[in-house]
Amino acid sequence: MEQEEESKEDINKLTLMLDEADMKIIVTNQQTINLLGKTGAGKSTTLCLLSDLVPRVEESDYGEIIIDFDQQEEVKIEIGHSNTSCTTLPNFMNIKGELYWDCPGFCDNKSIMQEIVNLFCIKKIFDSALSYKIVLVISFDTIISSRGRELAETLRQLVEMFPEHNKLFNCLSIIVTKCTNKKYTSNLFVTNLAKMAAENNEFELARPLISKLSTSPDKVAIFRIPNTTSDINEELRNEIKSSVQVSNYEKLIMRNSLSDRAKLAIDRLIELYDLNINEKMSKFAEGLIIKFRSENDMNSLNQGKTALEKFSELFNIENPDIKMFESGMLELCSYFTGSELQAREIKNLTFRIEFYNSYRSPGSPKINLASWISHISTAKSVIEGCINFQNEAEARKQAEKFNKENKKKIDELNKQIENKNSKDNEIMEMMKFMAESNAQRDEANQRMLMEMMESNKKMVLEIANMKPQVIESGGGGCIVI
Ligand SMILES: Nc1nc2c(ncn2[C@@H]2O[C@H](COP(=O)(O)OP(=O)(O)O)[C@@H](O)[C@H]2O)c(=O)[nH]1
Ligand SMILES: [Mg+2]
Repeated sequence: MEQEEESKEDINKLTLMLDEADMKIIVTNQQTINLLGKTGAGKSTTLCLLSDLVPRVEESDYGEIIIDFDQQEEVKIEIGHSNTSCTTLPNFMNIKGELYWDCPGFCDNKSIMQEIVNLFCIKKIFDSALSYKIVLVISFDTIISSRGRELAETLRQLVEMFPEHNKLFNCLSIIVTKCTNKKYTSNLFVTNLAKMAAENNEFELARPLISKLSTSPDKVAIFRIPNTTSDINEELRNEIKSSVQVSNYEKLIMRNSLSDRAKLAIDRLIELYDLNINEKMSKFAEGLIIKFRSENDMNSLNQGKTALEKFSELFNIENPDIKMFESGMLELCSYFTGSELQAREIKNLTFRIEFYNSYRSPGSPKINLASWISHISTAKSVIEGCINFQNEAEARKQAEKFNKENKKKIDELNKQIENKNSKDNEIMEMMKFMAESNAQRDEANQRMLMEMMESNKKMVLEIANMKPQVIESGGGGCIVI
C-alpha cells in the first residue's frame, strides 16, 4: 500500500497556501454567483466573457483553440492554457453589480494539498455568502468520453455536496464548454443526460436532479469552441447570461468530503495549528505579565484580575470547547488594549481548526485546549502576586506615614507634658515660696504680737506704780490720764 507521509515542508507550504486563500476570499455576506467545475473546464474564460472583455481566439502549439482576453484591470483573471496550469486560488469578480466567484478545482484531486485548499476555498466562499446561484461548468468531452462516466462523477459529487435536491435545482445552471458539435443544443444536452442516467447506474444519486433538469433546458448554455474571434459574440454572452438569470439565489446545506489521505494531512495541519496557538497564547500571556509588572495602579490591577478570573471560570466545566475559548479571548481583549492583534491571529487559527474538525481521521488526537488556557492561569497568578506585592507596599507606605504622624504627635505631647511639668514646678516653687513666706510672716506676726503683749504688760505695771498727775488745760477743765 502506498502510504506517503506529508513532509513538514508540505504542511508548511499548505498553511501558506491556506493563508493566501484566506486573505483572498473576502466575506461578502451578499448574494453571489459561484462557478464550480474541474480545473480547465473553462470557468475563468466564461467569467472573462461575461465581463465584456475583448476576446482573442488563437491556436496553441498543439493545435488547440485558446481564448484569451485583453485584461487591463488590476485584478486579472488567470486563464489556464494547459491541463496542469490552473487557477489554484479563487477569483472574485464584480460584473455590473453581480458578484461572481470562480471557485477552483471542484472535482479534481490532483494532489492532497490542492484537495485541501480547494475544500477550504469552496467552503469559505459558500459559507460567507448570504445566498448564491451555482453555475456548473463542464467541458463537452466529459459528456462524450466513456459514455458519460466523468459527467456522472461530477454530478454525484455535486449532489453529495448539496443534498437538498430542490434547492440545488433552483439555484443551478450548467454551461457546457468547448463544444465541438455545431448542432448541439441545451435541449439535446438535457434529453441526452436523462437517457444516460436511465441506462447508467453511476448516475443513480443524481437522478432526481437530472429528471428536473430534463424539463429545464433554459438552465443550460452551450459554449461552442470558437473558430474565429467573431464567434465569441453577444449571442453567446446572452445565452450564458440568461441561463444564469433563470436560476434563483439559495442558501444550501453543504457537505464536503475528503479522501482518506487528505484527512491524515488535515490531522497534521490541526496538530500544527494547535502548537501554533499554544505558542501564541504563551506570548499573549507573557505580554499581559509584562503589563502587570509595570502597573502600579491598583484599580487596573484589580480589573485585570477580574478579567482573568472570568476567563478561567469559563473552563471550570467538563468539556470546554473552542467556541468558549474564542468568546473568552474576545472578552479578555476588551480589558487589555493592544492585545487585539494577537487575539485575532489566534482566532484565525481556531477558525481553521474548527473548519477542519469534521474532516479529521477517526481516532485523531485531541486538541490541547487545556494547554492554551494554562498560560492565562499563569498570568492570573502573576497578577495576584502583583496585587499582593502592591498591597504589602501600600501597607508599608501607610505604616510609615502613620508612624511619622504618630511621632509628630508624640513629640508634641511630650513637649506639652514638658511644658506642663515645668509650669507645675513653677507653681510648686511659688506655692512653696508663698507657704514659706506665709510662715515667715506668721512667725513675724506672732513675734510682734508677743512683743506687743510684753510691752503692754510692762506699761500696765508702770502705770500702776505711778501717782496721779493733773495736767492743766485751757478752758478750766482737767484731764485725768
Ligand atoms: N470556456 C471555454 N474555454 C475554451 C473553449 N475552447 C477552448 N477553451 C480554452 O480552455 C481553457 C480553459 O481554461 P480556464 O478558463 O482557465 O478554465 P478554469 O480552470 O475552469 O478556470 C482556456 O485555455 C480556454 O482558452 C470554449 O469553448 N470555452
Ligand atoms: Mg480558472
